[in-house]
Amino acid sequence: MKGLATVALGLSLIVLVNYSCFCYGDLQVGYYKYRCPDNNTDVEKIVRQSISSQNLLDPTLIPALIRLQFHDCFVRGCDASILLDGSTAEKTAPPNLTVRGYEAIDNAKSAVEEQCPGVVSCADIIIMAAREATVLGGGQFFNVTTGRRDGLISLAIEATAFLPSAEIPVDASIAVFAGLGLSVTDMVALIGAHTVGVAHCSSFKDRLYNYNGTGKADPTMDHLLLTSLKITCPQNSTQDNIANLDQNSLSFNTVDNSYFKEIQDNKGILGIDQEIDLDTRTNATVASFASDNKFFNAQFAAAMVNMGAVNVLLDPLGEIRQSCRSINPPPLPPPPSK
Ligand code: HEM
Ligand SMILES: *[C@@H]1O[C@H](CO)[C@@H](O)[C@H](O)[C@H]1NC(C)=O
Ligand SMILES: *[C@@H]1O[C@H](CO)[C@@H](O)[C@H](O)[C@H]1NC(C)=O
Ligand SMILES: *[C@@H]1O[C@H](CO)[C@@H](O)[C@H](O)[C@H]1NC(C)=O
Ligand SMILES: *[C@@H]1O[C@H](CO)[C@@H](O)[C@H](O)[C@H]1NC(C)=O
Ligand SMILES: *[C@@H]1O[C@H](CO)[C@@H](O)[C@H](O)[C@H]1NC(C)=O
Ligand SMILES: CC(=O)N[C@H]1CO[C@H](CO)[C@@H](O)[C@@H]1O
Repeated sequence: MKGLATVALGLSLIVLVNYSCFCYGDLQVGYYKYRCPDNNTDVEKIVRQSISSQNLLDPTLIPALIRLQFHDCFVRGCDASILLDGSTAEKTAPPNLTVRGYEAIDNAKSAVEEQCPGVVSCADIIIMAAREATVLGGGQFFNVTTGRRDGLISLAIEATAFLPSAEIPVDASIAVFAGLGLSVTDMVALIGAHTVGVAHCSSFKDRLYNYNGTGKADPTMDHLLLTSLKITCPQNSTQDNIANLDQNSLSFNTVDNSYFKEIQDNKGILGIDQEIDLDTRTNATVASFASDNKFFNAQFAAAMVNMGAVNVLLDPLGEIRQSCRSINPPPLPPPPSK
């Protein structure tokens, strides 16, 4: 969107404006530098310390926070709409029921507010927290861009509509990512986030008992894995157990390329996991990540930055929320003049 626009102001004044960023400013690395009351406050460091100390108590924050960025950015852009509470808010939608990490973001926001009140958006805290989670998980450090502002709207129906389900075919998934400006390489790298975390039986049970309406298991699933998942997820059990998305038990909480090796061994858990290794549009990328951990980590970092730029709100749009769970109250009316 780089270019020149002619904008008419008032009656006859014509000005040329560079609208590479819709003239609202742009995301930048280190946006919060020098924006806090104390010039030396390092906002990213406050978030780092908050997340790393919380992660000591609950290391499953690593997958939770990485997924939070995905679910935020794919619905209304990276605007912290996922954090808003409310009976019809995004977080109540089926794809969000297992999203976690809200308290961790609240705590990071509180730590930031103590030293830099009213300046740092919840949308940026999600992005910074996902980067810390990646690094804590052994992934590559990367610079995040900041300067996002928080949205005012959060709708469950939008989360249901825009978040891909576990059974999405590869071509449809490519289209969803492309619609947000993300390449096939970005998509494969980002789905590589499934190198950490878990899925509930309800997300992949059809692959065990009724694949694509056949009444049988998915024939592409490794047989030993199928046997063990059937034990984890009995057909008629009402209990929704969990399985690691990365079946390598040594690295299920590590941001590395082992997920790609597992899916090459037919040990993908979700439909989409296995499909990206079977589809000719994505299998070469899977192979390149499976054979080179450094390459995967570099592409993952780049893709997280790209995803973090999806449909962001820039000053003066949106607001800086006081609490990440609710939009700011309207300003008080001016005091009555006597
Ligand atoms: C086509 C794209 C994707 C689909 C269909 C998909 C689907 C899912 C599903 C169904 C689960 C399991 C939820 C549950 O049963 O508890 C899951 C978990 C997860 N997803 Fe994805 N996902 C996709 C892309 C992504 C992306 C882009 C990221 C982040 C960059 C991501 C990160 C995660 C993580 C970390 C978990 C584990 C969460 C936890 O342990 O709490 N996913 N995903
Ligand atoms: C903050 O630091 C910048 C860069 O060093 C400097 O230009 C600016 O004057 C400083 N502001 C204050 C209020 O100290
Ligand atoms: C991050 O940005 C800083 C400052 O702009 C730069 O010195 C550093 O090399 C960058 N690191 C990476 C991993 O890109
Ligand atoms: C699923 O079944 C439909 C028809 O019932 C078929 O057209 C489609 O190719 C099947 N998909 C897969 C992945 O096997
Ligand atoms: C589960 O329920 C289905 C349908 O009611 C039945 O056909 C199947 O035998 C049951 N499976 C087990 C393991 O009980
Ligand atoms: C991708 O899949 C196609 C069709 O199965 C196969 O011919 C090709 O060798 C695969 N590519 C890689 C890199 O595995
Ligand atoms: C974490 C979270 O807010 N989960 C909510 C998801 O939606 C269900 C159903 O509305 C709520 O009960 C959960 O609290």
